[in-house]
Amino acid sequence: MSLTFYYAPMSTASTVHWSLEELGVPYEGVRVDLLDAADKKKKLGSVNANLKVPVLVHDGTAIFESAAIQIYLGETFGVEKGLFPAPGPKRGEALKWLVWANVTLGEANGRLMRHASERSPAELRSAPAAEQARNDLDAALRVFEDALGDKPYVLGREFSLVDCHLASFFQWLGFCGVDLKPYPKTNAWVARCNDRPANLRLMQES
Ligand SMILES: N[C@@H](CCC(=O)N[C@@H](CS)C(=O)NCC(=O)O)C(=O)O
Repeated sequence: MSLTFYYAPMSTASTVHWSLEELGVPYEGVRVDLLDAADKKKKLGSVNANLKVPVLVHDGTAIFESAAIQIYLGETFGVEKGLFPAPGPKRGEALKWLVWANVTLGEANGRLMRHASERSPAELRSAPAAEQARNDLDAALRVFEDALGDKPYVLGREFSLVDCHLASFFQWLGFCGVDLKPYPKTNAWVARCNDRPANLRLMQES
């Protein structure tokens, strides 16, 4: 069995990196310098034509898109390790939140950054578009806060790869300056997840 993981620190790959560490499966990491076009082409050219991380190559098959990789890891290794639900309604709930992180939460924050961040090119910045994105992000954060309720983890009592994925997205939101104080349950859940040894190990390495 061979697993090769293409990643860059502080990127979408961090979500998958966290899951790999939680699972404790052996893998080879290939670090990619996203600011170096030649390095991206050399390392990613044959495994992801989009030239983006993360990519996971399992026994010669390349998988890209972080949500797809998380689902794959969950199904392939996570069920037996108690980190992903077996097929059934709970599995459906896991898929729902994994996809939501990318296409709803992440999309709104990405749009907000594009239209409001000082790191975004001036010609892409727009106050009305930023306001719309901020409203969409707030709506998503409210949905998550209400869904979390009094559960310690997204799927209930047990920590799962879904928590790795979402908490990693929330780390990105924090890095972007999104204030989670209005969402105390989310805030406490992020802190609980961030305290996991696997995450602390990765934080030290990057
Ligand atoms: N939707 C993709 C996003 C992947 C992505 O945008 N990765 C960024 C890092 S956060 C990247 O590799 N960018 C390289 C580049 O644009 O040059 C996923 O969730 O995996």
